[in-house]
Amino acid sequence: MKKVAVIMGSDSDLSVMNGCIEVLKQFEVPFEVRIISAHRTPNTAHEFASKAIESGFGVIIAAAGKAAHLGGVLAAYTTLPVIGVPIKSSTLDGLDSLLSIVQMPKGIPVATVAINGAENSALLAIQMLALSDDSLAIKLAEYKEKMAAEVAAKDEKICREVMS
Ligand code: RP5
Repeated sequence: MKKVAVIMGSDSDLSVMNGCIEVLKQFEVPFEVRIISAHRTPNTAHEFASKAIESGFGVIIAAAGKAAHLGGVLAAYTTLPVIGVPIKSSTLDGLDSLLSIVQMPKGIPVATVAINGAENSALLAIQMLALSDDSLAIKLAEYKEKMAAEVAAKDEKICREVMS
């Protein structure tokens, strides 16, 4: 199975991105985690993205905050799909990160999840890998069934409590 690259702009993004890592572990998907900054280590960003396909990656998750150019820069140097996670920054509540990631120019897409949407970034990456991996597709279907059963149980409980 191809690997997922989980790249974050700073170690300060890790507390959010632990949610992504947990989901990847849950699905037993191989992944690597790196701290690479579009601004502070641009040469490493270039090198990583340029070699990502030959390194065995199938998709890249890029988490960054503030002027969050990491996803766009990585996407510029690879044809792999890149998923951007806007990290909620201290001053503008993550709107700066969201707009920096989502407003890519024509030709270089970055699939953007919600602000701090770390878990969904992992699920989206897994859905991409599942296109060519039937066992992963089955795990995703089971995940959705479990989620639906949990909501149904909550629905039943609240109906019981309110109506009694
Ligand atoms: C971004 O700047 C990082 O992704 C992080 O979200 C933000 C702040 O980084 P630190 O100053 O905490 O290292 O590049």
